[in-house]
Amino acid sequence: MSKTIFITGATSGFGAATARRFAQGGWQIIASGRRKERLDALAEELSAHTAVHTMTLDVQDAEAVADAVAQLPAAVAEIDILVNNAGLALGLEASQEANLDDWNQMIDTNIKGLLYVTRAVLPGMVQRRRGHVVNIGSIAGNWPYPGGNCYGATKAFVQQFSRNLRTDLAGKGVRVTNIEPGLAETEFSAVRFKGDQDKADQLYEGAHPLTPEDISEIVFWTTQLPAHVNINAVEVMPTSQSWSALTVSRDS
Ligand code: NDP
Ligand code: 8X3
Repeated sequence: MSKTIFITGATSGFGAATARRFAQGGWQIIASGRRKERLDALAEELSAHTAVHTMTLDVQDAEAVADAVAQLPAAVAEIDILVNNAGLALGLEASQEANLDDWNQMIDTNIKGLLYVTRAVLPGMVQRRRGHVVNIGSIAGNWPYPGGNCYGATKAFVQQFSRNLRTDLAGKGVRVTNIEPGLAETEFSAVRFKGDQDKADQLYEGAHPLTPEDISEIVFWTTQLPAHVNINAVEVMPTSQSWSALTVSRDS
């Protein structure tokens, strides 16, 4: 049996850590993302462990996604695990001030990109009657916070799509898991704050956030359980993070 994992957004953060974790386990890796030089560096780094097939791919481009999956070399064409990880948050402004381009990019990446990749990969999994789709959701899909508006809504979509996928795949031997992390230190906040690294660093400072390796270990665990076990969802926060009280405004 082949052991092939396709990871979107493997150039950084959770995706790169997941590639490293599975490479240690001898898996063949299909690593994709927009930054080719990062993919090349990852392939070089992991070459001692495994073969890495890199795909420079923007998941917002439906045609490019379909072509890339259709043109996979035979050695990696039978994908066992898809990790829909590519995604981003842009901005923390309130909805009434938010940038529409940011909202569109989050929707095009976190929702539509995830759909394009899933739609391209699923038929092969169903045909082979085995496979596992791991979606990277977020606690932001479960819990509201100021400025989370569109980002959180995209992750709520991912949660419900994951559940609906399970129903479509009933009896097909294909598993679906939604992983819902909280605060984790990656390039996520530098992207959200549009390159303001100081602001991103301040968010993580002293917070003891989750690490990319914490998440890649969860991806590994959920996918290595026996085939009859489906972990539907894993919500995970750093111990330092919890909920706030509901807010009451007295000036409205
Ligand atoms: P990073 O910014 O470190 O990684 C994001 C990855 O997504 C990069 O590899 C990036 O690659 C890729 N990506 C972004 N846009 C596209 C695109 N259009 N096409 C292809 N790839 C793209 O952040 P994380 O590792 O933290 O984020 C990974 C996932 O985890 C995201 O879905 C995020 O929403 C989610 N998440 C993150 C949390 C956190 O606190 N860090 C918590 C909960 C969920 P490239 O730029 O090369 O295209
Ligand atoms: C990332 C976690 O809380 O910053 O999805 O939205 S959070």
